[in-house]
Amino acid sequence: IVLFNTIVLASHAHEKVDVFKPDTHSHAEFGEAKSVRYLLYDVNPGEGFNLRRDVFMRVANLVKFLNDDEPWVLVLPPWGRLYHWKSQDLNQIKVKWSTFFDLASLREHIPVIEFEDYLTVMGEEVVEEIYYLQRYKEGWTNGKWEEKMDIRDCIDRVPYQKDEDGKWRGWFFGYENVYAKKFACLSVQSEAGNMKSFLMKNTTSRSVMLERAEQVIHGQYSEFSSMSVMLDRAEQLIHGRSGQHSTNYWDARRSMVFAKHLRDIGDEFRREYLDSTDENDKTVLKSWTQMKKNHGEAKGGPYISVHLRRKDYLYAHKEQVPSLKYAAKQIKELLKKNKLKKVFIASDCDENDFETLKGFFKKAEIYRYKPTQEIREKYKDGGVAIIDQWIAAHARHFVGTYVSTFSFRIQEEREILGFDPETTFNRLCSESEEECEQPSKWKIVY
Ligand code: GFB
Repeated sequence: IVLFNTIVLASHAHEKVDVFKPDTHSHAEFGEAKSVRYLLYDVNPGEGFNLRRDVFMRVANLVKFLNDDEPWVLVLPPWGRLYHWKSQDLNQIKVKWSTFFDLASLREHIPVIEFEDYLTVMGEEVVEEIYYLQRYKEGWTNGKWEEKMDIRDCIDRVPYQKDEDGKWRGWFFGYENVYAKKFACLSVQSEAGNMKSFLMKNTTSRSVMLERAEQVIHGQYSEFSSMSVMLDRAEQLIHGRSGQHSTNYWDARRSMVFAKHLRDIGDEFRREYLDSTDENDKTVLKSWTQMKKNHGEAKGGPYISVHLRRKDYLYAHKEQVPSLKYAAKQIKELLKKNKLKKVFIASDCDENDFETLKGFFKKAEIYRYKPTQEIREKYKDGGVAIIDQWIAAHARHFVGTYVSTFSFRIQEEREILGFDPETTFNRLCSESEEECEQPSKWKIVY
């Protein structure tokens, strides 16, 4: 609750309008005494960490738009059961957002709380309503896309069932006693703006959860307004269309500052092995609301960083993922071109592959971040991946992997830090590619 009291409601990113101090017994006050409402969401279980970050940005902006009219708080879905988090020895469910992100920074954009704090505020382990977002069974009418949203029978088997007491049970991030009072499938073919009016007009519950949040806000066919273009990012990235994101997109993105304990570990590694400090590299961080760098202001540490995605990419994108030998060849060329000796590798590859890669280099120094057991236990696979991203983001030159959202998030971090886009929007090519199209330059807008 102490933590909760510090939340500032903002109807615009930089404009603080009110502070609310709810307790577990009464609804909070906002302006003309409107009760605070809570938006929860979850994402298709198969999605990885960095795509989930993209969904967060879309939902966060929906909450921002809602706050123009009503006080809504976004409940952060605990992390867990991620397909890529392979370490069996770690307990990787119910992981709080504060393990990975700086909540104070998120709150400079919209009001957020952790799920556990939400349960405390509700005084009961309950979600009032769940809407399971789905497509329309019949698809488009007459082959035409139109805005619509209707409660319908569920198309797929849903992971929620009603128990004998009429409570809806299912996966609530690993919190076994949580239940929902109401559940419905909602067919949606809509952009986020209409989700707002649905939430304001069609429901009065104190808390509403959007399951499969990526569905509605994905905006797969809704390129007709500037807002939907903003919300459409993942799809645009996957199809490699060029474009520009709105200020709203970047505000949400900039507010996703990594937790200080993870940044500190990355910074120590940079100092110790890569001769890289913020002062020398011109990457000193300020509060995101104060930070506005020009392209080329950041110099970066004296190393090349590489995001070398392996595992499922070796078959999911086998045409575009290079062999280790061919990756080494490209890295050597970059070292020569940039007159550098050191390389930082961020990768989901195993130790054998890393040693094989190292074997292709005679003179260069090849580094990888290896966490201690204590750090693994504290910050999990997700924290280690963030440390890798942080170190990779600070290099003089970065090269990533084809359509990996892990690489995209590093590129955005570099945009925030003020790097020249030429040093950022690059990817490794495979030996079988005749034309190796480089990533679109998604430049920052303030
Ligand atoms: O983040 P992510 O959605 O990126 O999923 P993609 C990849 C996950 O693999 C990361 C681990 O979240 C990490 O857990 N991983 C990948 C890494 N690269 C590294 C690295 O350099 N260092 C460390 N420590 N960990 C998409 C998935 O992955 O790929 C989709 O989101 C699907 O679900 C698709 O599997 C094929 O965009 O690369």
